[in-house]
Amino acid sequence: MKKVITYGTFDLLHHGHIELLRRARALGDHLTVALSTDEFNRSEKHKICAVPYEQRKKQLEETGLVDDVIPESSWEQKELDIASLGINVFVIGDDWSGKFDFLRGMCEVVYLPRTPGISSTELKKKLKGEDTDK
Ligand code: C2G
Repeated sequence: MKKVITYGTFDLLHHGHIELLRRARALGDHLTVALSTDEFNRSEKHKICAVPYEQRKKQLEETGLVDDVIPESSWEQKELDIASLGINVFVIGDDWSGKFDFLRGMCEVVYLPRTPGISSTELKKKLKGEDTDK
């Protein structure tokens, strides 16, 4: 079984996320998402999630694309996750291009083109009624 993993916040789940998950899932037979916890988002990504972890986890599971969801609580957990879960492919959007090449010794590393024109940040601005072209 070819195991794939990806990491992210997946706040306000949108089609850009779904496209990433769909392509990631197609790279193997099993997809794990390491989902950033609310605390990790706050302290390390300086993002306040609109949707709490448990709901984000449930939404991912309901897509039918994700086989397992684990918490992402530190930047340093990737090697341990890949080793302990027997991961064959690490995949993430190309906004991270090159940032995780150090994992190439453990598994395949794939950067997928981001879906243009949508982001959680833009959605939050729209929800607040702010101009999104700033
Ligand atoms: N994404 C995408 N297209 C978009 C928006 C997001 O392909 N329009 C992808 C991102 O590249 C990422 C995934 O969807 O692979 C999740 O996006 P975020 O929740 O923004 O993830 P991020 O904050 O980049 O967290 O340790 C790695 C981090 O946890 C990644």
